Amino acid sequence: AQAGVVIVGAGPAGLVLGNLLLDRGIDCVILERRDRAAVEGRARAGFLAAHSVRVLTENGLAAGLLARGKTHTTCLFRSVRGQFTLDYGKLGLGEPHTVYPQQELVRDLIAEYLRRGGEIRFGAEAEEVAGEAGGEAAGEAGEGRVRVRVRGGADVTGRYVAGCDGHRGIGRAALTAHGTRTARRDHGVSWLAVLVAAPPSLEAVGYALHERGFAGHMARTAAVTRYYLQCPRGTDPADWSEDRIWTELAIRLRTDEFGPLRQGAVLEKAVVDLRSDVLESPGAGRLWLAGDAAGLISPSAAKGANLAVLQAELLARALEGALAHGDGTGLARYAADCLPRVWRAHEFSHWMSGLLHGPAGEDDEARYGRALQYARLESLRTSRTHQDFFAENYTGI
Ligand code: RFL
Repeated sequence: AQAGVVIVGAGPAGLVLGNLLLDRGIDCVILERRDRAAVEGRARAGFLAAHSVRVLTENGLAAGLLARGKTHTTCLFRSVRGQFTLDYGKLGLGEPHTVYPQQELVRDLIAEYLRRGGEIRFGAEAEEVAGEAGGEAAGEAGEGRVRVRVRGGADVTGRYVAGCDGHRGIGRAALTAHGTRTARRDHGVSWLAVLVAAPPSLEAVGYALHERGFAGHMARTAAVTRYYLQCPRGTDPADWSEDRIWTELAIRLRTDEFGPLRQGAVLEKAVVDLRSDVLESPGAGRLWLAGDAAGLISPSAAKGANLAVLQAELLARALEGALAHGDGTGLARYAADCLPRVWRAHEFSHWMSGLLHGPAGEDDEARYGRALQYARLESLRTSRTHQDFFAENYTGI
């Protein structure tokens, strides 16, 4: 089989890219190692930035999120000093978030991709990108082809390969094997990410700073809520019973002071280590990356899925230039187009991480670190300038 673009991975990045390519008359095939039910059932992100909603709307991919997504314009901070709400929809650029579970977006994107006549192979694990990956000048649109080996199946060849296969995928591995470097940071913090069958307990997103560690509340749907509990690195989710989760959430979210949480069965619990990295160049030759494959961003500011949409949009345009018009300048500029925006998101995400997580312990440095954390929170509570900065970066991409 031959395609214009072989897309590896059917997450938000690969599916947005596939839909945009089909819309531009470029044939593609998506290889996805999991089965369809697994991909459509994977609950992860929920917060879509205005930019993502714009891209999805302009490309006919937003019917579900416009019908069922919820607009959020406020978030709330709690700490030992009380609580306050930031009406970020009225600050900064005045942009809201749209809350729409990632798995529902993925479901919509798969349905639309198939409706557009696209081919997607579930259960097809790409093993290796062979041939010219990384070997040619960026963007060169010659007749060369690149081959993807599929475990237990026939090879698939195309003019380009888009690695949209997440941060442990083969796309990234192929580029780094050719010498592409990565900048990375381990934030040294982990979260127990819990999904519960209960309505949200707060109007908005809630961030709780606590000496026992951060706790977060994120609305998902009327019946499902996500909570986060900062936990030590290496924590086994099995150590967290439902009772322990609700007790700890109640302490950190200060329910004695601010009212109880709506409880429900725990649907999922997983530990996420907060790590970030960025490939210094998200592609070369015939292999180009988008989404987590090109860079992993810690979930502290909910940017990951939004960067995936941004990069898929930029890459679709660049690949269209190369394949439909023989013009490789878009591919040559892909890194320069996305990296500054990616780094802005990382900078803010890092800033958020510093706001949400204070150092543990009672030594001089830990107390200094926690005092800075509260000074940052106090500045956010009282300074309109700081609030505008926050809102612009919180909702922006
Ligand atoms: P994905 O979604 O990981 O999809 C990659 C796909 O590639 C497949 N794959 C392969 N297929 C074939 N052959 C191979 N060799 C393959 N290797 C992998 C995988 O099966 C998978 O289907 O990457 P993509 O498309 O780049 O999308 C990235 C986002 O999923 C991710 O950034 C977000 O979920 C991050 N994130 C959040 N982002 C937000 O913007 N807002 C949020 O509120 C938010 N909350 C979150 C999050 C991530 C979380 N976790 C689980 C880390 C909350 C959590 C808990």
